Amino acid sequence: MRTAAARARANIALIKYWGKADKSLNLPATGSISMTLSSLQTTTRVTFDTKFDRDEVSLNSSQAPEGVRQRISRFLSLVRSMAGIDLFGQVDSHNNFPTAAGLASSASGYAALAVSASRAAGLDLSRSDLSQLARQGSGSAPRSLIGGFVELGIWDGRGTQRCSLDQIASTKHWDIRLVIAVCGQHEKKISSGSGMERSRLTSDFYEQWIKTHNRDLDTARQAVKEKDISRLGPVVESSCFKMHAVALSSQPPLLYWNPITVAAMQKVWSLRETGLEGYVTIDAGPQVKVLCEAKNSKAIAEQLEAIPGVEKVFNEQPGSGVELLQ
Ligand code: 2P0
Repeated sequence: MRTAAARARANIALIKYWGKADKSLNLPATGSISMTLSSLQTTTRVTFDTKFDRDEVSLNSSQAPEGVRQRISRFLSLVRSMAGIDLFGQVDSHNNFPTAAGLASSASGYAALAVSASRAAGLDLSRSDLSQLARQGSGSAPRSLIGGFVELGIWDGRGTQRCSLDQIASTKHWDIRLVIAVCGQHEKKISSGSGMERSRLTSDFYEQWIKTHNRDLDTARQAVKEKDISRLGPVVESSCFKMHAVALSSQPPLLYWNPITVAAMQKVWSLRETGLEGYVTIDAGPQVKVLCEAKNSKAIAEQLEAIPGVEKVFNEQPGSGVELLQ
């Protein structure tokens, strides 16, 4: 029997990834910049053993749906072929936050799975190899391997099909917060992967999204380095709403918001007019994340908690990268 466990935190993209350059290798069409969170996390143990006659997956102590089991089994097959083993595995994974509802559970999930499965299979992978492996599970997962502020690049078109992964700034660099309002906990009907493929194939705005992306990355990277919230915030909102414009203009349209999402974003904008500076970002789900300085985060969190329908509010600071557990 071989076993290993790892813990990874979720990350939220400040500059979004939406669209694939290659579906089979899950290569992103755009770079992205994220902040790794401090407390929303996935802990995963993988065990390979001769006693299993197929891959088994448990999520939050319940047997995973068959579709999820098959996706994870394909991922374990990648690890098996890298390690040259043929044992089936058991995956036992726990999230301390809602799964598949726009809170980046697949990012922390596949980061923790890449580390635990590769270690359990006897591999000791470099960060670059782990990144390529995690990306094949989920496009946003490599970013959860690293703490603080992280940039995932696109394949440069040369050599092996790899994407760069860099820490722009460490966990301690900037005491900034993402205040997360949970506006609905239903699992999404269409996965991010299928949604972004639909956008690539059908949205008239997709080309413009790709074309303007590098400019947003440059602005955000610089603003993080200079700790300039008034420069970072507008580009974060712009990237978010461009992504949602692409999603909405897909055929059929993709709308990830609900009325509580809209109420929360309007609240953030009205607070900003009164001097409480916060900026909205939303992923492929109804949750509203507000980028703000630490000193404003409590007041913003209180205002969001008071919105009818907001179920919970998390106040997240920059967190650390993946950890291998004993
Ligand atoms: C991101 N999202 O950059 C973007 C913004 C959601 C909106 O990456 O198909 O689950 O597995 O690569 O990583 C969520 O999509 O998609 C995502 P796949 P993933 O965080």
